[in-house]
Amino acid sequence: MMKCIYRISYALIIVGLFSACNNQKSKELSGKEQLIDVLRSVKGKGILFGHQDDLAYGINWKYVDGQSDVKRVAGDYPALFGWELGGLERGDAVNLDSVPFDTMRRLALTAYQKGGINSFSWHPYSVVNGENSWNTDTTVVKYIIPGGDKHEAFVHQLDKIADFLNSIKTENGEKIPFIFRPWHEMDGGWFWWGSKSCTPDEFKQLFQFTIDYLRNEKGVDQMVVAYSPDCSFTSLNQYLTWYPGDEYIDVVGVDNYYDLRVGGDVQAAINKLHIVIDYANQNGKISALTESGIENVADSTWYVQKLGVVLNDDKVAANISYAMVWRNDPDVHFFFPYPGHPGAKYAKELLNQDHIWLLNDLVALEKK
Ligand code: BMA
Repeated sequence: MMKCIYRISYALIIVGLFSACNNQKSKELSGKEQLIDVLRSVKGKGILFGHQDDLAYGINWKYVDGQSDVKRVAGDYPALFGWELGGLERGDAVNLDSVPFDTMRRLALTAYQKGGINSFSWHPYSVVNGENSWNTDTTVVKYIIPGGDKHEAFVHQLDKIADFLNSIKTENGEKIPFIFRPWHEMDGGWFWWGSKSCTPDEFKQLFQFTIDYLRNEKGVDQMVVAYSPDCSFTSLNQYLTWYPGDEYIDVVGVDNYYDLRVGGDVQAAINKLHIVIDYANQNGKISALTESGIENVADSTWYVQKLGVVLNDDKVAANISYAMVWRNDPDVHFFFPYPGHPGAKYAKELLNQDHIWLLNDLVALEKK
């Protein structure tokens, strides 16, 4: 009997210790904090390479499990997987690029379970006129921020976004951490939340409300938030024109296609990243090239002579955590070459460089 009591109490102590350790671990680092930690720890070691919609479709294939144009060309999956939420806010089952949200949920979970990082962009339809993100005919932002006539309708849109993001869970019910990159390229005039359609103050209210609501009212606490203007700035002041505040932002980035276009100024792209990097380093943020590419890889040497030059700049290489290129939609446009495309060997050359990290490189770091 005594022996038995000893055994039971010993077992309880072990279980107790175990759960104390686990609790302590989860108290120490939440999923969000772990993701921030990973993004910080790659800095100076490798730049994570990302690709939008990588696991969903590519050139000559759609929804083939395990397929990836990056893998076909460079031998491994990207380390970062971009996804797009546009359409979710109005209850659509597929996004504006026809990707079913059920499939996206499954593939984002797959990416996470393989050790990759997911990032979500959002090109929403407006609740003011029902038009897509590129329609700037009507003022929207002013009406959807707190106090605006359409604010309630906008909150319903956010509810749908939250429900989906919170539904991406492991079998244990763990919500997977991700990067959320809303209201991007606001310094351009092409979106209804852009510089021609709202004031910086309205924009900041929109951004702040979006994050506060998702996080505090809807429990989206697994979210790392990215600020990613386009590349119209040449000074820190300009870069920060639309910045919602350090308490809202984890990743400071830039979307830059323009400076890396044919005939573009690569040094200008580097200079802008330096501004972003300096801000990140002085304020404890992560820096990234949040979007880039050349449509249809029209310059086959682009991955070496444009993106490669940027990512091999000493300061860029030593600081940014990731660089992501846009999607490969055979019907619209593609930004990563496919086997047989003249750009494939250049993309492979860049992605095979030691400091450009694909999924296996990231997994190796996470195991350390
Ligand atoms: C744009 C284009 C569009 C697409 C949108 C959202 O840059 O690729 O075709 O609908 O992104 O993914």
